[in-house]
Amino acid sequence: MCLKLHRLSSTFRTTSIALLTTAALSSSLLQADILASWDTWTDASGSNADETLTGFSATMTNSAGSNNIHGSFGSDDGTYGDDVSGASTSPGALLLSETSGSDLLEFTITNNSGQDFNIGTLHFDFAPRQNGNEVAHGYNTFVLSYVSGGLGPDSTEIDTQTGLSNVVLDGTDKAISAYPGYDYSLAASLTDTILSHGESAKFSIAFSGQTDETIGGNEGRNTSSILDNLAFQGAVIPEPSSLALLLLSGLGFLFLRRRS
Ligand SMILES: [Ca+2]
Ligand SMILES: [Ca+2]
Ligand SMILES: [Ca+2]
Repeated sequence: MCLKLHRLSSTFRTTSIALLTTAALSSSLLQADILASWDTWTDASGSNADETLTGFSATMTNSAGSNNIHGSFGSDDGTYGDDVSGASTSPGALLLSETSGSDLLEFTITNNSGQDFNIGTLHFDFAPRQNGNEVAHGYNTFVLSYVSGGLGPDSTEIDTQTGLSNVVLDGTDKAISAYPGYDYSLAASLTDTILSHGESAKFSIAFSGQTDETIGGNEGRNTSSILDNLAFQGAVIPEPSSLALLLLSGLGFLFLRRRS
């Protein structure tokens, strides 16, 4: 009876240790970092990300050419999309063109870290803008796509949103506000989410559905939309050698515990 109990508790201990080892392994695999982010828009042209993980670089281009960084507007909810904390709550955002009927933003992220990364998620805050009770509104449609590069397949549509609600900005009212968040798991759309060392990946957001002001001498004004708190998140893929070491140390620990 006593022996049986001892065996049972030993089995329990072994199972617990095995589970703990697996948990430690999983969390080391799933540890996600922000790889690149735009939240303060410190670069006046907005082309370079505000922050990148060591070894990463990221740039943005836009087709309309009349976007501007606005120092008084911005999302103040402190999150990239809805899910990732750590975004700046200070003013500063990208105002999307007031005069173009459409705009294409392209974001390119490059990995020169010496290690391979899983690009797990993409996050941003976005709102079409309406000025007071004027009828014009900013882009209420966007299509998010993976364009080309080290992930795949190329030209994959990730999401389309239409009929987005306007955020009314009358003067400075709601210039700083908790704009709606968008969060995407890339594995839901892409079969290759591994950005190997030396690879780049380009994503695009195509905006449309803007209407221009047609009354009161404000034609083409006050319809600029707001983009803020954009971030790519991902996790390093452990080297096969460090993975093996981790497994071996776990097994060695088990062996010692069984002998004791
Ligand atoms: Ca901001
Ligand atoms: Ca947010
Ligand atoms: Ca790849």
